[in-house]
Amino acid sequence: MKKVFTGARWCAKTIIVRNSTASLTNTGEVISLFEKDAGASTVHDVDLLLAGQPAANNGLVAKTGSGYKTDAMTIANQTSTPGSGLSTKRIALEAGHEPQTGAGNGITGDDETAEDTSATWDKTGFTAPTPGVVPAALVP
Ligand SMILES: [Ca+2]
Ligand SMILES: [Ca+2]
Repeated sequence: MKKVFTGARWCAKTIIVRNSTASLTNTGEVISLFEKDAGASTVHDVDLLLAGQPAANNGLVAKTGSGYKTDAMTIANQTSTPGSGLSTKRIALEAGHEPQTGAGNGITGDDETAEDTSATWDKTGFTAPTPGVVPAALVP
């Protein structure tokens, strides 16, 4: 477990693996950023993306059990997959493209499973990763 600074506080970071082996497929994967407070029985989504075109067994899994709200689960795969050495990037903020009514499992009640990522993430013209660079369109 590592400690990471989120900008607001230090948090523990734990790598969680589904199906016993950590790996990425060439066609796509679900990417889930979430938080869980120590002692809490539920997690809260920070953001989700179905990057590329993951097969169903690499897709989003609904949260079930006590304490979870019912998410819409309508987030779609991207229409294409970045090639080797390229990355997908957010191009617009979520406001207006995701339910933000307090009825979801997001940290502020957003339904992260219902973002229209066709409007908020690039879908063609993928470029090399630009770690640490925030596009001007994403600066509030
Ligand atoms: Ca989102
Ligand atoms: Ca959100």
